[in-house]
Order: sequence, then C-alpha cells, then structure tokens
Amino acid sequence: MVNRRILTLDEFTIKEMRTVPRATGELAGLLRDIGLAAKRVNVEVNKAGLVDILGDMGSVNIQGEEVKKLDHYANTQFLGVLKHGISCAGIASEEMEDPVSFTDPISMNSKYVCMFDPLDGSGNIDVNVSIGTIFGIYRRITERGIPVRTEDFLQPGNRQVAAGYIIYGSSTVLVYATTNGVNGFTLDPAIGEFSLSHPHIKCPQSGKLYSVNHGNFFQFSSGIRDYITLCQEKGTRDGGPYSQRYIGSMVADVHRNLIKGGIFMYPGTTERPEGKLRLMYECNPMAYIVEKAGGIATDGFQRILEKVPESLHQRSPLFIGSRNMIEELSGFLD
Ligand code: P6P
Repeated sequence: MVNRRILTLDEFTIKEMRTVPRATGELAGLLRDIGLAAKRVNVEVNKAGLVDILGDMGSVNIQGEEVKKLDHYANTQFLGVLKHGISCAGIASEEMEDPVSFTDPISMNSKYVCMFDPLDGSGNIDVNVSIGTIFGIYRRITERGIPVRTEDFLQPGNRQVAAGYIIYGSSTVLVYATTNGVNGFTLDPAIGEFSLSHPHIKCPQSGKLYSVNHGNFFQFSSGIRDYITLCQEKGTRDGGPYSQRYIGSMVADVHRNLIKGGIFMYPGTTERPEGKLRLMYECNPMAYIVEKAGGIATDGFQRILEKVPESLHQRSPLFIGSRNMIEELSGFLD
C-alpha cells in the first residue's frame, strides 16, 4: 500500500501544480529536472573519496578559485538535464563567466531561466563536510522563441518564481520554495526518490544560534562586532546560552538556522567591503527561501531581494535568518 502522506518530489510538484489555475506544468517539470540532476550529483559526492574525481582539476574558475572536479561535474549535470528538458531556456552559473542560452526550438520557447551555484562549499569536498547546490528560477523577460540574454538573468531576487537548495550531507535533502511555501524532501535510497520530509517549513521567529567566521572579527564594522559581542553576552546574561555554529558551507549553515532558528552572517570586511557571497546565485535564492518561511534576509541596509543587480557575479554582504535576530542586528548598523 503506498503511503499517500509521504509524497515524492515528483508527486508533490504535480499536486502543487494542480492547485495553480492555468499552470502549464513547466515549473513543476523544471523542479523535477533539478531533482534528477541532484540525484546524479549526489552519487558522485557520496563516492568522492573513493574515486579520482576528488581534488583540483588544476584549472581555476572565473572567480579565480581552484575548480574541484566535482564543481565541474555538478555544473555539467545541471546544464545537461535542463538543456534536454522542456522547461528552461538557459542557465547562469558560478562556474561559467557568461550565461548559456539553449538554442533548440523547444528550449528557446521555454519561459524560465535558472541561476545556479552548482556546488557551494566545494572547499569542504576533501574533508567530507556537507556541501550543496543552490538554485533560483526566474521568468525570462525577453520574448519566448529567441535565445535568452544577460538581462533575463540580471533581475532582482523578488522576481524569482521559485528557489531551492540541495544539501549533500548525512542525508541528501532538497528544499524549495514557491509562493505556496517552503517544503523539504529527503532522498530515500530505497526508492531513489526525494520524499517529503519537511512539509511547510517555517523559520522560528527567534533563535539561539549565530553563524559567522570569527576569523574576520576585527575586519568587521564596529556595529557588527558589537552585535556579535551581544550574542556572546546573551550566553551569560539572557535566558540560556547562544551557540556559535559555523560549518563554512552556507547551504548547511542556513539550513540548520532555517529549521532551528538563528542568524547567518557574512558581512563585508575591510578586505572585502561587499563580502564574499554572490548575490545572484547564493544570496538571492537563500533570501527567497528564508523569507517565504517567515525569516528576513538583508545586506545590512536593504532586503537582499530588492537589490537591483549590476553584474552576474557581484558579491553582497548577507545577514539571513530569524526575524527577531535580524531586527535586533539592524539596531547595531548605522
Ligand atoms: P569563509 C563556501 O566557499 C562559501 O562560499 C559559503 O558556502 C560559506 O558560507 C563561505 O564561503 C565560507 O567562507 O570565508 O568563512 O571560509
């Protein structure tokens, strides 16, 4: 007997589509395509220590960072599945300097484009720490039937129609958000399908976890330093200890804080005033997800989702998580 309460990702996206008047099924199909590519990436991530797919490809990506072979493999998987699907007209990725437009007639007639960080936290691959994929989905603004252009990708985050991430960790979890809310799916090896495990995710309004790279402490503004000090004092002063949790893999840090409540911070520093994280395919998708779950995401001065992008790979400071914690932080920022 099939347990109808534990829907697979495919069943859930179709069920969600059926609630949307005039839905064509393209978005549901796109999410299923992403789930398929994620399963292929998951296989390689899980055996990365066993085969010679680990380690540096020797090349560097446009960020000037060493490209691990899994980064390249993951980018190829998402590119390949979406190119041969029927729901995506093109993708942009951390691994590619320019967006790729799919040029077959069916793809060119698709109404969606995707932004990807195909394997975030890849520096952790060699030490078996959770890593992840981040994606954001937009309606193209150029007319259907022609190749997409850069302006299809340079849209504010509040123009996303869906966003999500996959964590390749102790289990493999896919979380995605649409206007209908945020839901999480855990890969069930028994059937090889993502199965609904975290329905209707809500970000707790408050939390006791704060995530930041303390190594940058003296490069932060005084306001940020004062807020971090408050988090440490609260541990002794106000109702139970705060804990500092920082994995160095944003997908894992944000996912934990989304579920348990907390704040993740990657502020600007004296060396990097705009911070390290990329606006289009790290900050925007995570901001969309966390805000759909009731949290907040800002760059310290404005909502991430309202930032008008100027370039595909631009960076942004990021403060994201529980509403009360972000609002408390804002009091420290001039
Ligand atoms: P740092 C991983 O490289 C990443 O892009 C994010 O996943 C992570 O949160 C951040 O960088 C960690 O950066 O400077 O603290 O090592």
